[in-house]
Amino acid sequence: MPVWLLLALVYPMASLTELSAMDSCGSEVADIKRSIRKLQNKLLIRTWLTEHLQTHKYFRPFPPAVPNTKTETDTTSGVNHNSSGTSDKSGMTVMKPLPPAGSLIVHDKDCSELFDRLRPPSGFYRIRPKLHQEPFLVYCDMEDGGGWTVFQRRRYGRVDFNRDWVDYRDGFGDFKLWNDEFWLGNEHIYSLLSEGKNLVKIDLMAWDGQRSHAFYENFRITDEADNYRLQYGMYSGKAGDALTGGGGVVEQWSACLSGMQFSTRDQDNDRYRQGSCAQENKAGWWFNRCHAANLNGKFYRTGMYKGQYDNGVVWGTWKGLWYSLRHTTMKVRPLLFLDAMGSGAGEI
Ligand SMILES: [Ca+2]
Repeated sequence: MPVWLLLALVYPMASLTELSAMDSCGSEVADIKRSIRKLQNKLLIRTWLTEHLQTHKYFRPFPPAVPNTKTETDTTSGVNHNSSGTSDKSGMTVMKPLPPAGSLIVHDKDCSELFDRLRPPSGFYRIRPKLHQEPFLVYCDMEDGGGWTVFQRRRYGRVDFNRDWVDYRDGFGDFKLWNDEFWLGNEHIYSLLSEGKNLVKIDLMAWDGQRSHAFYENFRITDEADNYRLQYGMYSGKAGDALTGGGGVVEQWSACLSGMQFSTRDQDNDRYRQGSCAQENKAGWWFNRCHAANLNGKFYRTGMYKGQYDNGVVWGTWKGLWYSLRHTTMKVRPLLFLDAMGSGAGEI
Protein backbone atom coordinates (compact mmCIF):
# COMPACT_ATOMS: atom_id res chain seq x y z
CA MET A 1 0.00 0.00 0.00
CA PRO A 2 1.38 3.47 -0.95
CA VAL A 3 2.33 5.68 1.96
CA TRP A 4 0.02 8.52 0.93
CA LEU A 5 -2.93 6.14 0.89
CA LEU A 6 -2.04 4.89 4.35
CA LEU A 7 -1.76 8.47 5.60
CA ALA A 8 -5.02 9.38 3.90
CA LEU A 9 -6.65 6.48 5.72
CA VAL A 10 -5.14 7.48 9.03
CA TYR A 11 -5.93 11.17 8.56
CA PRO A 12 -9.05 11.04 6.37
CA MET A 13 -9.88 14.70 6.96
CA ALA A 14 -6.42 16.12 6.18
CA SER A 15 -5.16 16.93 2.72
CA LEU A 16 -1.77 15.66 1.60
CA THR A 17 -0.25 19.16 1.60
CA GLU A 18 -1.33 19.67 5.18
CA LEU A 19 0.19 16.33 6.04
CA SER A 20 3.58 17.20 4.58
CA ALA A 21 3.55 20.55 6.43
CA MET A 22 2.58 18.76 9.67
CA ASP A 23 5.28 16.22 9.00
CA SER A 24 8.16 18.72 8.87
CA CYS A 25 6.72 20.94 11.59
CA GLY A 26 5.64 17.95 13.67
CA SER A 27 9.12 16.50 13.83
CA GLU A 28 10.45 19.85 15.10
CA VAL A 29 7.71 20.00 17.71
CA ALA A 30 8.46 16.43 18.72
CA ASP A 31 12.17 17.31 19.03
CA ILE A 32 11.37 20.30 21.22
CA LYS A 33 8.99 18.23 23.32
CA ARG A 34 11.68 15.61 23.79
CA SER A 35 14.18 18.29 24.91
CA ILE A 36 11.64 19.69 27.33
CA ARG A 37 11.00 16.24 28.75
CA LYS A 38 14.75 15.67 29.11
CA LEU A 39 15.18 19.00 30.91
CA GLN A 40 12.20 18.28 33.14
CA ASN A 41 13.67 14.91 34.03
CA LYS A 42 17.03 16.49 34.76
CA LEU A 43 15.36 19.06 36.95
CA LEU A 44 13.43 16.36 38.80
CA ILE A 45 16.58 14.35 39.39
CA ARG A 46 18.50 17.40 40.58
CA THR A 47 15.68 18.44 42.88
CA TRP A 48 15.51 14.97 44.34
CA LEU A 49 19.30 14.87 44.67
CA THR A 50 19.36 18.22 46.47
CA GLU A 51 16.65 17.13 48.87
CA HIS A 52 18.39 13.82 49.45
CA LEU A 53 21.73 15.50 50.14
CA GLN A 54 20.12 18.02 52.44
CA THR A 55 18.25 15.32 54.31
CA HIS A 56 21.39 13.29 54.79
CA LYS A 57 23.55 16.36 55.25
CA TYR A 58 26.14 15.37 52.68
CA PHE A 59 27.13 18.89 51.77
CA ARG A 60 30.85 19.27 52.01
CA PRO A 61 31.77 22.06 54.39
CA PHE A 62 34.64 24.47 53.77
CA PRO A 63 37.81 23.58 55.66
CA PRO A 64 38.16 25.78 58.76
CA ALA A 65 39.77 29.12 57.92
CA VAL A 66 41.71 29.21 61.18
CA PRO A 67 43.56 26.40 62.90
CA ASN A 68 41.03 24.24 64.60
CA THR A 69 40.70 25.09 68.29
CA LYS A 70 39.29 21.80 69.32
CA THR A 71 36.78 21.49 72.11
CA GLU A 72 34.89 18.51 73.37
CA THR A 73 31.83 19.46 71.38
CA ASP A 74 33.65 20.67 68.28
CA THR A 75 32.01 19.05 65.30
CA THR A 76 34.01 20.69 62.53
CA SER A 77 36.70 18.02 62.80
CA GLY A 78 36.27 14.46 61.64
CA VAL A 79 33.64 15.41 59.11
CA ASN A 80 32.17 12.48 57.28
CA HIS A 81 32.54 13.63 53.69
CA ASN A 82 30.56 12.00 51.00
CA SER A 83 33.36 9.95 49.49
CA SER A 84 31.59 9.55 46.16
CA GLY A 85 32.04 13.25 45.56
CA THR A 86 28.45 13.61 44.44
CA SER A 87 28.20 17.04 45.92
CA ASP A 88 31.08 18.36 43.81
CA LYS A 89 30.17 16.70 40.53
CA SER A 90 26.57 17.76 40.70
CA GLY A 91 27.59 21.34 41.31
CA MET A 92 25.96 21.56 44.72
CA THR A 93 26.30 24.72 46.74
CA VAL A 94 29.16 24.37 49.16
CA MET A 95 28.11 25.22 52.68
CA LYS A 96 29.97 26.96 55.46
CA PRO A 97 31.57 24.92 58.25
CA LEU A 98 29.11 23.34 60.60
CA PRO A 99 29.03 25.06 63.97
CA PRO A 100 30.09 23.28 67.15
CA ALA A 101 27.37 21.28 68.83
CA GLY A 102 27.32 23.74 71.70
CA SER A 103 26.02 26.53 69.49
CA LEU A 104 22.38 27.43 68.96
CA ILE A 105 22.11 25.77 65.57
CA VAL A 106 21.23 22.13 66.04
CA HIS A 107 21.14 19.74 63.11
CA ASP A 108 20.42 16.37 64.64
CA LYS A 109 17.34 14.86 66.22
CA ASP A 110 19.45 12.35 68.13
CA CYS A 111 22.98 10.97 68.47
CA SER A 112 22.47 8.48 65.64
CA GLU A 113 21.97 11.32 63.15
CA LEU A 114 25.02 13.09 64.52
CA PHE A 115 27.00 9.86 64.21
CA ASP A 116 25.90 9.41 60.59
CA ARG A 117 26.76 12.98 59.77
CA LEU A 118 30.09 13.56 61.49
CA ARG A 119 31.36 10.45 63.28
CA PRO A 120 32.39 12.58 66.27
CA PRO A 121 33.85 11.13 69.47
CA SER A 122 31.63 10.34 72.45
CA GLY A 123 30.66 13.44 74.40
CA PHE A 124 27.91 15.91 75.19
CA TYR A 125 26.07 17.35 72.20
CA ARG A 126 22.89 19.28 71.61
CA ILE A 127 20.05 17.46 69.88
CA ARG A 128 16.49 18.34 68.95
CA PRO A 129 14.17 15.32 68.55
CA LYS A 130 11.27 17.52 67.40
CA LEU A 131 11.47 20.67 65.30
CA HIS A 132 9.21 22.75 67.55
CA GLN A 133 11.27 21.80 70.60
CA GLU A 134 14.15 23.61 72.28
CA PRO A 135 17.41 21.73 71.73
CA PHE A 136 18.92 20.04 74.76
CA LEU A 137 22.23 18.57 75.80
CA VAL A 138 22.73 14.81 75.81
CA TYR A 139 25.61 12.41 76.16
CA CYS A 140 26.26 10.60 72.88
CA ASP A 141 27.93 7.22 73.17
CA MET A 142 29.76 6.93 69.86
CA GLU A 143 31.46 3.65 70.83
CA ASP A 144 29.71 0.29 70.98
CA GLY A 145 28.67 0.63 67.32
CA GLY A 146 28.00 4.36 67.78
CA GLY A 147 24.93 6.57 67.63
CA TRP A 148 23.57 5.96 71.15
CA THR A 149 21.69 8.72 72.96
CA VAL A 150 22.22 8.14 76.68
CA PHE A 151 19.31 8.96 78.98
CA GLN A 152 20.44 7.50 82.30
CA ARG A 153 23.85 7.02 83.83
CA ARG A 154 25.14 6.00 87.25
CA ARG A 155 28.85 6.04 88.02
CA TYR A 156 30.12 7.15 91.39
CA GLY A 157 27.07 7.96 93.46
CA ARG A 158 27.74 11.68 93.61
CA VAL A 159 24.35 12.64 92.21
CA ASP A 160 21.32 12.01 94.41
CA PHE A 161 18.62 10.10 92.51
CA ASN A 162 16.03 10.29 95.29
CA ARG A 163 14.12 13.28 93.91
CA ASP A 164 10.73 14.77 93.27
CA TRP A 165 8.51 14.54 90.21
CA VAL A 166 9.61 17.87 88.75
CA ASP A 167 13.28 16.89 88.83
CA TYR A 168 12.59 13.57 87.13
CA ARG A 169 10.39 15.33 84.60
CA ASP A 170 12.94 18.00 83.69
CA GLY A 171 16.13 16.04 84.24
CA PHE A 172 18.97 16.36 86.74
CA GLY A 173 22.62 15.55 87.28
CA ASP A 174 25.80 16.73 85.60
CA PHE A 175 26.19 17.15 81.85
CA LYS A 176 29.85 18.01 81.42
CA LEU A 177 32.33 15.20 81.90
CA TRP A 178 32.49 11.78 80.32
CA ASN A 179 31.70 10.02 83.59
CA ASP A 180 28.99 12.36 84.87
CA GLU A 181 25.77 10.95 86.27
CA PHE A 182 22.33 12.11 85.17
CA TRP A 183 18.72 11.45 84.35
CA LEU A 184 17.90 13.12 81.04
CA GLY A 185 14.36 13.95 82.16
CA ASN A 186 11.06 12.26 81.34
CA GLU A 187 9.97 15.04 78.98
CA HIS A 188 13.18 14.69 76.97
CA ILE A 189 13.03 10.91 77.10
CA TYR A 190 9.42 11.03 75.93
CA SER A 191 10.27 13.14 72.89
CA LEU A 192 13.37 11.08 72.17
CA LEU A 193 11.49 7.76 72.16
CA SER A 194 8.25 8.84 70.57
CA GLU A 195 9.11 8.38 66.89
CA GLY A 196 10.04 5.29 64.93
CA LYS A 197 11.21 1.89 66.08
CA ASN A 198 14.06 1.99 68.55
CA LEU A 199 16.41 -0.22 70.49
CA VAL A 200 17.29 0.53 74.10
CA LYS A 201 20.46 -0.95 75.50
CA ILE A 202 21.08 -1.16 79.21
CA ASP A 203 24.74 -1.53 80.15
CA LEU A 204 25.53 -2.81 83.61
CA MET A 205 28.75 -3.22 85.56
CA ALA A 206 29.30 -4.93 88.90
CA TRP A 207 31.90 -3.86 91.48
CA ASP A 208 34.39 -6.49 90.30
CA GLY A 209 34.32 -5.05 86.78
CA GLN A 210 32.08 -7.76 85.39
CA ARG A 211 29.71 -6.46 82.74
CA SER A 212 26.38 -7.42 81.31
CA HIS A 213 23.64 -5.89 79.22
CA ALA A 214 19.99 -6.05 78.20
CA PHE A 215 18.27 -4.94 74.98
CA TYR A 216 14.65 -3.87 74.64
CA GLU A 217 13.00 -3.16 71.32
CA ASN A 218 10.60 -0.24 70.93
CA PHE A 219 11.02 1.29 74.36
CA ARG A 220 8.40 3.99 74.89
CA ILE A 221 6.97 6.20 77.55
CA THR A 222 3.70 8.12 77.33
CA ASP A 223 3.39 11.83 78.12
CA GLU A 224 3.04 13.52 81.49
CA ALA A 225 -0.77 13.41 81.35
CA ASP A 226 -0.44 9.61 81.58
CA ASN A 227 2.45 9.82 84.06
CA TYR A 228 5.07 8.64 81.57
CA ARG A 229 3.77 5.08 81.44
CA LEU A 230 6.36 2.54 80.29
CA GLN A 231 5.94 0.26 77.26
CA TYR A 232 8.53 -1.92 75.61
CA GLY A 233 8.85 -4.79 73.16
CA MET A 234 11.09 -7.81 72.89
CA TYR A 235 13.93 -8.42 75.32
CA SER A 236 17.29 -9.92 74.40
CA GLY A 237 20.69 -9.92 76.09
CA LYS A 238 22.72 -11.51 78.86
CA ALA A 239 21.51 -9.81 82.04
CA GLY A 240 17.96 -11.21 82.00
CA ASP A 241 14.63 -9.51 81.53
CA ALA A 242 14.45 -7.80 84.91
CA LEU A 243 12.06 -5.11 83.66
CA THR A 244 9.46 -7.83 83.22
CA GLY A 245 10.25 -9.19 86.68
CA GLY A 246 12.18 -12.33 85.88
CA GLY A 247 10.87 -15.84 85.55
CA GLY A 248 7.69 -16.64 87.43
CA VAL A 249 4.14 -15.39 87.16
CA VAL A 250 4.18 -14.32 90.81
CA GLU A 251 7.28 -12.21 90.29
CA GLN A 252 5.81 -10.67 87.18
CA TRP A 253 2.57 -9.85 88.99
CA SER A 254 4.49 -7.70 91.42
CA ALA A 255 7.56 -6.68 89.45
CA CYS A 256 6.67 -6.43 85.76
CA LEU A 257 7.20 -2.78 84.83
CA SER A 258 5.56 -2.92 81.41
CA GLY A 259 2.48 -0.70 81.48
CA MET A 260 3.47 0.95 84.78
CA GLN A 261 3.32 4.69 85.33
CA PHE A 262 6.27 6.65 86.66
CA SER A 263 6.38 7.30 90.40
CA THR A 264 8.54 9.57 92.52
CA ARG A 265 8.69 10.09 96.29
CA ASP A 266 6.10 12.87 95.94
CA GLN A 267 3.88 11.15 93.34
CA ASP A 268 2.76 7.61 94.02
CA ASN A 269 1.45 6.02 90.81
CA ASP A 270 2.46 2.44 91.64
CA ARG A 271 0.25 -0.61 92.32
CA TYR A 272 1.45 -1.07 95.87
CA ARG A 273 -1.57 0.01 97.91
CA GLN A 274 0.04 -0.15 101.33
CA GLY A 275 2.77 2.34 100.60
CA SER A 276 4.98 4.16 98.14
CA CYS A 277 7.55 2.14 96.19
CA ALA A 278 9.39 5.33 95.26
CA GLN A 279 9.78 6.31 98.91
CA GLU A 280 10.90 2.83 99.96
CA ASN A 281 13.27 2.43 97.04
CA LYS A 282 14.67 5.97 97.07
CA ALA A 283 14.09 6.47 93.36
CA GLY A 284 11.88 7.71 90.59
CA TRP A 285 10.96 4.70 88.42
CA TRP A 286 8.12 2.76 86.82
CA PHE A 287 7.27 0.82 89.96
CA ASN A 288 4.69 -1.94 90.16
CA ARG A 289 4.53 -3.64 93.62
CA CYS A 290 7.52 -2.80 93.47
CA HIS A 291 10.29 -4.05 91.10
CA ALA A 292 12.99 -6.49 90.01
CA ALA A 293 14.97 -3.70 88.36
CA ASN A 294 15.58 -0.23 89.72
CA LEU A 295 18.52 1.51 88.10
CA ASN A 296 17.72 4.80 89.84
CA GLY A 297 17.96 3.23 93.30
CA LYS A 298 20.18 4.13 96.21
CA PHE A 299 23.89 3.99 95.41
CA TYR A 300 25.72 1.56 97.71
CA ARG A 301 29.50 1.55 97.55
CA THR A 302 29.68 -2.18 97.90
CA GLY A 303 27.94 -4.78 95.79
CA MET A 304 25.98 -6.73 98.40
CA TYR A 305 23.88 -4.66 100.77
CA LYS A 306 21.35 -5.21 103.55
CA GLY A 307 18.36 -3.22 104.67
CA GLN A 308 14.63 -3.11 105.13
CA TYR A 309 14.02 -2.62 101.41
CA ASP A 310 15.75 -3.84 98.25
CA ASN A 311 16.43 -0.24 97.28
CA GLY A 312 19.89 -0.47 95.67
CA VAL A 313 20.83 0.04 92.03
CA VAL A 314 19.29 -3.28 91.13
CA TRP A 315 19.03 -5.56 88.11
CA GLY A 316 17.51 -8.57 89.84
CA THR A 317 17.87 -11.16 87.07
CA TRP A 318 21.62 -10.64 86.94
CA LYS A 319 22.87 -10.06 90.49
CA GLY A 320 19.74 -10.40 92.59
CA LEU A 321 17.78 -7.80 94.52
CA TRP A 322 20.43 -7.39 97.23
CA TYR A 323 23.31 -6.41 94.99
CA SER A 324 23.75 -2.75 94.06
CA LEU A 325 25.50 -2.14 90.75
CA ARG A 326 28.48 0.12 90.22
CA HIS A 327 27.80 1.49 86.73
CA THR A 328 24.61 1.64 84.73
CA THR A 329 23.75 3.22 81.38
CA MET A 330 20.43 3.40 79.56
CA LYS A 331 20.76 4.43 75.93
CA VAL A 332 18.74 4.38 72.74
CA ARG A 333 19.15 4.46 69.00
CA PRO A 334 16.98 3.58 65.99
CA LEU A 335 16.28 -0.13 65.65
CA LEU A 336 17.45 -0.14 62.05
CA PHE A 337 20.80 1.51 62.54
CA LEU A 338 23.71 0.74 60.28
CA ASP A 339 26.03 -0.60 62.92
CA ALA A 340 29.31 -1.36 61.21
CA MET A 341 31.09 -2.47 64.35
CA GLY A 342 28.38 -4.61 65.91
CA SER A 343 26.96 -4.12 69.34
CA GLY A 344 28.61 -6.44 71.77
CA ALA A 345 29.00 -6.73 75.48
CA GLY A 346 28.51 -3.06 76.10
CA GLU A 347 30.55 0.04 76.75
CA ILE A 348 30.98 1.43 80.19
CA1 LIG B 1 1.44 3.03 96.31
